[in-house]
Amino acid sequence: MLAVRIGHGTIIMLIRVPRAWEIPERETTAESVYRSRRELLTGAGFAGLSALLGNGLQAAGESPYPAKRNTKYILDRELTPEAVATGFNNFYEFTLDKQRVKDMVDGFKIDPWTVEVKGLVNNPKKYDFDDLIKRFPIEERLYRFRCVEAWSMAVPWTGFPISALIKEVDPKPNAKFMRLVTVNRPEQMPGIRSQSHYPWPYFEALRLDEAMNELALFVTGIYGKPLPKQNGAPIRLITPWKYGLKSIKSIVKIEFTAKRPPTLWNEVGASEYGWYSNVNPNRPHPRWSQAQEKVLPDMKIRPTLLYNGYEEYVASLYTGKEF
Ligand SMILES: Nc1nc2c(c(=O)[nH]1)N[C@H]1C(S)=C(S)[C@@H](COP(=O)(O)O)O[C@H]1N2
Ligand SMILES: [Mo]
Repeated sequence: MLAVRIGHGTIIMLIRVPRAWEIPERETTAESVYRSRRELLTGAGFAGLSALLGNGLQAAGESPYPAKRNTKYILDRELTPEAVATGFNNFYEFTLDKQRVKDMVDGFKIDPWTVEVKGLVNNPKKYDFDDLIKRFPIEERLYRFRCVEAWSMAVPWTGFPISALIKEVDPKPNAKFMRLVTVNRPEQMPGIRSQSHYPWPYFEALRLDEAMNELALFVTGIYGKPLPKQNGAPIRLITPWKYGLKSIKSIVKIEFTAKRPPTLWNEVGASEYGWYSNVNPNRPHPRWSQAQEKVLPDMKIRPTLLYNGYEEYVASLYTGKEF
């Protein structure tokens, strides 16, 4: 057990860090066998074979996981242990207790799942999730992940660039923003009723040029497996240069708009949570500094990086005044 204190000051949490021997042997074995089989085939030097293989596996109903890692995106720190990233979650539709979310998601139904894309687009769509995951090739990327509460992780996400979906739905010239909405199921998500003061369902938004940035992903998996429900199954957003609150989970609706849509945290506390919520060590939260972060699992302190270290990718989107 490890006692930690995070940004809210009054909150003390206990994280149980599993030892290596607690990870069931059969899980790791099955995965490494699967991975080496793919590596064997993809490393055989047949150009295009891996792409064909990927589609073939999916068409045959086999798992597209683990997806090939895109090695362009490298980390400056260790990956967070899987048990920590899947056992310490912010998902207020279930509970505010980060360590209990995973125990409350059993009744949450993610199959079937439809993502509706509408608004200012030439090709509005209703994607069945099973079709969606076959349609857009998924890859693995290692990204830093920084919560506004001043803790951080480093996570292997699996997903596809948002730009791929945007190209398919073909926004009209007057589309300038993308609004995203989480599923609203009070009967399956007990926090919706117990936290009734929040304006559910959870809603977020990006500027269209932010959504088109190469870093912006729709994520369907982590640690080489489909996304667990507590992490936002079956599909969520990841924008690694922004605070985690932007990375809306369990998305069912995407709408393209001309006017800037509101976002949940900015709506409930504009002075604390900016619409942009870009990671910025120089802009303190009114109740705590953002200059440093506590890196899970051991809460070691590191300086916070501007745009979470993704400045070279995203700085050109901003003037530096956005909050
Ligand atoms: N629908 C929904 N999405 C959400 C949240 C939430 O409460 N509900 N919390 C956000 C916050 S504050 C963070 S830090 C991340 C946490 O993602 P993780 O649990 O996968 O680490 O999800 C974000 N997406
Ligand atoms: Mo967060």
